[in-house]
Amino acid sequence: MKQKLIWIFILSLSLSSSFAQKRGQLAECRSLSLPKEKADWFREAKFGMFLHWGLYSMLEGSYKGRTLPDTTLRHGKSWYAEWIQPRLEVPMPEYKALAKSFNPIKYNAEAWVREAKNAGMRYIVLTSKHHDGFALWDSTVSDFDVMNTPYRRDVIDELVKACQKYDMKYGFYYSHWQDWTYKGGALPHWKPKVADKDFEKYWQEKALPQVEELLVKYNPDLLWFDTWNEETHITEKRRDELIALIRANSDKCLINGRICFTNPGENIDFLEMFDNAYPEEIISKPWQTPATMQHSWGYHAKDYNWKSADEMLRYLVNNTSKGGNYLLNIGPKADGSFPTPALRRLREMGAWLMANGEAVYGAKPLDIECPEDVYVTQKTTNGKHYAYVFLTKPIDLFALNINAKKASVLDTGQEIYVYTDKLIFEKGEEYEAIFTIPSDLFRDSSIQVIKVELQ
Ligand code: FHN
Repeated sequence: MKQKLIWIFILSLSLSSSFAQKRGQLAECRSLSLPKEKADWFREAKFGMFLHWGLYSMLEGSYKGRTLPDTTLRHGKSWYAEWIQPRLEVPMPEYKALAKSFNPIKYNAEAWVREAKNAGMRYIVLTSKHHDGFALWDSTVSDFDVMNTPYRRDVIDELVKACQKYDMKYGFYYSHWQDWTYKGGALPHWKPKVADKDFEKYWQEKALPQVEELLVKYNPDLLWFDTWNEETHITEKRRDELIALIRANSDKCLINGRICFTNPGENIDFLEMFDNAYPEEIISKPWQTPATMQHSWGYHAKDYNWKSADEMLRYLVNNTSKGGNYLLNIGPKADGSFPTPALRRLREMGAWLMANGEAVYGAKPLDIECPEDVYVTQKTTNGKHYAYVFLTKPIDLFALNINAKKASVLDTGQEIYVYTDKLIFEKGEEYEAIFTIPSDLFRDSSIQVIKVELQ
């Protein structure tokens, strides 16, 4: 018996080292970067759904009479409900035991995907494992997963199938740096820093094998890694090791810049802004803003800080006009349903995009100066060149440096009066188009799009 156990041990050692070897060899064969055109779909998609869902959703932002943010606790000052365990000092065994009652009977992957589709979203990113280390899929690497809950269904597998059915791109958030339940995984910044050798063990035993598992089992279109300026363990070597692993297993999976926030390097496929951060300049590399509807990412029943659909559409429009995407988060409830305020906003945004999506999807930035709260994109369709002007506040008259032939309201087709002037300067000539906007245009929607045919 003892001898048999020794053999099993030797076999598993040699298997894991042969996996590691295979990883190394495969990685050597492929370049660390993907051809740029692999990100074309992402550039054109503009709008995606982010989903933070896990055991923390069950606590809804409150624990034993305390609710986040709780300033009486040393580290309780945050709305982030997915951080409830360390911030409200939930004892870890108690937190982990939530898995014993995780049973999202209302989870319906197809309903989620349909909701995203109706909202005008073109890709979905779900937290496969957040900082608490709990995996939403059937993981052979760790028992702390959805198969060890009363639900016993592979949530990720169901979502992937639904996305494939509805032709929706999909990806996974994977917390590669912080892991609060596996020895060696990084901890919140106020806790003792883990020793690098312990981190390396976690990295080899859990992080890399789980990422490989996600790639092999579900073939994602993108992976979303999470670091911010406090991280220290993701060295260049580890960053590149993770990139190599992804490239070895997929020739399409895009990688976000937060794989290493302070040093993403040249081989990532798109930049990831900081949470709710909206650049004011055009950025040429593909990029996106991860954004919340409330303050929290995970479901928080008492976070009433909902942004209006109009405000969120303005962020979408801002990002589109700067060449970036908007990844908007929903925190589903523990039973798998979407909170009603989130549904209302998704549907309202979807209706706006139904009328105005032409100015968003596949549109490129137009590098001209705009008045405040006015944004522009451009596109060529059937050989004609158009500019799309987004007005996000009532305005009567404004000028843009474009040579406009004619203009109309995108949604209704109503003609808009535009007069183009040619200005001659020493350095050359410039065009200035002056638009007169009817005041009743903003009665229905505070964001209107003017489609302008250019000369
Ligand atoms: O700590 C996480 C947070 O919970 C959430 O996942 C966001 C999403 O961008 N990322 C980290 C904070 O930036």
